[in-house]
Amino acid sequence: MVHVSLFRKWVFGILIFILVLTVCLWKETRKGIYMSIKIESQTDHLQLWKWIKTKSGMGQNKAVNGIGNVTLSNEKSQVKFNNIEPKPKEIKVWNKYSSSQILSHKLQMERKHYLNLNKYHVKYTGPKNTAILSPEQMLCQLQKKVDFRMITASDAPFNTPEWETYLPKTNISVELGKLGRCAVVSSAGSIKDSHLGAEIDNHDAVLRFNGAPTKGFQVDVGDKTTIRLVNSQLITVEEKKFVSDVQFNFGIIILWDPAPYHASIYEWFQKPDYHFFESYKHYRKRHPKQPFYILNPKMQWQLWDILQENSPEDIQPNPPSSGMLGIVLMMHFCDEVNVYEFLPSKRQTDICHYYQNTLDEACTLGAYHPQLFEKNMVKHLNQGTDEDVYNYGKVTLPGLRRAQC
Ligand code: NCC
Repeated sequence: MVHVSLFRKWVFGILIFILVLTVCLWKETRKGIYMSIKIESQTDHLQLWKWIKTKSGMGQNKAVNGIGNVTLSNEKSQVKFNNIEPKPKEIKVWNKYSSSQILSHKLQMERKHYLNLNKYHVKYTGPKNTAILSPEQMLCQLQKKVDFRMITASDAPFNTPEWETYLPKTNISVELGKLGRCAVVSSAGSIKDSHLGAEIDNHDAVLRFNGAPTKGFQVDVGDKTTIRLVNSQLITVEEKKFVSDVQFNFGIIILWDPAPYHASIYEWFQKPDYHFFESYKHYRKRHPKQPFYILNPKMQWQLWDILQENSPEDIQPNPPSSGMLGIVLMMHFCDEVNVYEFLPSKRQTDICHYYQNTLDEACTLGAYHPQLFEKNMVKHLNQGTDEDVYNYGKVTLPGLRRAQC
């Protein structure tokens, strides 16, 4: 009896062991299938990051030298010398299919709040693509549908003798001249410790935003400022700083203000988001020689329509960020645009600005501005490599005049 019972226990134990082994092996094979399906499947939009396999592990070893050339570290030469193939490395870069579902609960609620508020009375009736356009088609949309003009004294109600004395007389394209390679520098905290300053300054023109300083941060963000794009909040709410801080006295300033959806210049003049007109005149009196333009308010909504058309879900009905406006402006003025840290690099952080210590994920992912969708579009248009996005937060975009439509 005792022997039979022991034998049964032994057989039972073996059966359990085989069962556990089979389950484990089955799970392992499932894992492999899941990974490969996950990359191509509809779950793509649920991830902010996309894991990319680099051809070699070298992307990591790049360094920017003093004049902005990319060099490779000794580690690479050693690898080549030993004739050992560098291992492919997985890097994470912005996923161009990111959807609002990946946002934190707080940011999702903020997006819903702005959708319900619809402050600018957006009535979008155009298409919403589930399959987005090719980059070439998107460039043609930007080239054809966006009006890049600045306000002039011939635009009513700015057509008064008084406004004529304030508005610049030279067309901005003439002021800038023909530009080849341009840089756009995001104010993101992740540009800190990037050592990109020399590379940025090596461009024909550099665009910066709002109060982003260069002094004390030259190593990371460079020194050159050709254009500063500022929002109307900065020149009204922070007027004291705007008028007194010498950093604003260099280069060309372009000011923009959120307007009602597709409002005429006249309608917007009656109802600006910030009553910036007096601050503008005040600054112009003090610095009459500095070119200071006001962006035509139509541009923001023409660009917003393109963002909405190329996003499968409703984007915040608020104007695009200064970042997105600046990128598209430079695509209009230049042959090629390198954008830094608009798409977060490996240094990605919730620190809002490189010049402050405030933590806020909304600065990168957007709450008021539809930044998530802006970043999707910029990633879609990127002609540079994923390694450049990962290492330098660098995106390379073609000038719009090069688009063949
Ligand atoms: O913060 P802000 O932008 O001045 O940044 C300029 C542009 O850099 C990009 N950026 C910034 C931070 C970050 N972590 N990631 C990024 O990609 C964005 O594209 C951003 O547009 C603005 O767009 O004008 C904004 O302005 C500020 C603020 O008004 C100005 O700095 C003036 O003080 C807004 N902040 C607040 O209203 C509190 C910000 O929402 C948008």
